[in-house]
Amino acid sequence: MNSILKLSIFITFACGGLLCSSLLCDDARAEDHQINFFNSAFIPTSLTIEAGDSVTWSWVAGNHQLSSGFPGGAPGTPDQPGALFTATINAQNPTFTHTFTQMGITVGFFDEFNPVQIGSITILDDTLTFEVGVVDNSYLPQIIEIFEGDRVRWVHEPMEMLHTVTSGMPGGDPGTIEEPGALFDEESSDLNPIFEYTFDDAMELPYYCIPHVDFGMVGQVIVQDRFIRGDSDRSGALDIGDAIYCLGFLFQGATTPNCLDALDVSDDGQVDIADAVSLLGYLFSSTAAPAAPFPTEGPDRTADTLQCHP
Ligand SMILES: [Cu+2]
Repeated sequence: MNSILKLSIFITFACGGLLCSSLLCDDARAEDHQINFFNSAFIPTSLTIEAGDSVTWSWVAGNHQLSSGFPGGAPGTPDQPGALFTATINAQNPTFTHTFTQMGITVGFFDEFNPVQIGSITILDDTLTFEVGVVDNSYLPQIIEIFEGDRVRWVHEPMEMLHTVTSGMPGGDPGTIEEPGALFDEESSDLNPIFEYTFDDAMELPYYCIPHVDFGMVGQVIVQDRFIRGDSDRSGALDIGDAIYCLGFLFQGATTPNCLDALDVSDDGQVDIADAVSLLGYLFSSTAAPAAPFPTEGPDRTADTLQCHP
């Protein structure tokens, strides 16, 4: 019997047992936020939400024409009145709900019948800033793991002597990220106590302090790749090939994937048969979707030992 046939028999067996229960597949939960529409006030007037969340405006009094954007907002941008939504809100049409999908923007809204009544909704992006202390002739923590798009902020401890935050390593190959100062070379001192850098690409970057590298003052930033959970073979989409790839790794000794996180469909920190079964359940029986990041690429903020590299 060839191995694919064995796999498919195994898959049929495993799925027939309906091993994929909601226990195995947790799902990212979107929230619905409420704004009350009074005669001449919104309460609250501003909200901060996550992409995928929705907002419901609920009538309390008056007759209103809700519009996204700001009065006089620039055409062609989300600020343009009505660019994202308009809705009549009154006693006959008491609620309106909109789901926000675009990350990292602020969307205004106002009442066209009373344009001084303005509010705004900020949709967070999914990047984070991590802090590293420059303290006691060392970087703390010495190794930091982040995802593409995240920032690292080095903070100089007061009274600490002068240091540098210099990417690469002494004698690092020219033209590579290991070349001294290829990405950054900043003084860290009382006069220049904060340095921030955004990492847009996956990499493992060494860095060091020029005056103190010989005393071991070195650090490392590990920037992981963003991924879609369940996309084991990293083709950009979920299909049967992902389940076969996962089973091949588990049972046929295929080489360890670069992005084990993508195989961990349930986000429980380990890759096992339940992940392949969850994925098949989602693809063929419409059971729960993989945990975030899904269905678009993103970071995995769950603390576990799995990593994702290109
Ligand atoms: Cu130093």
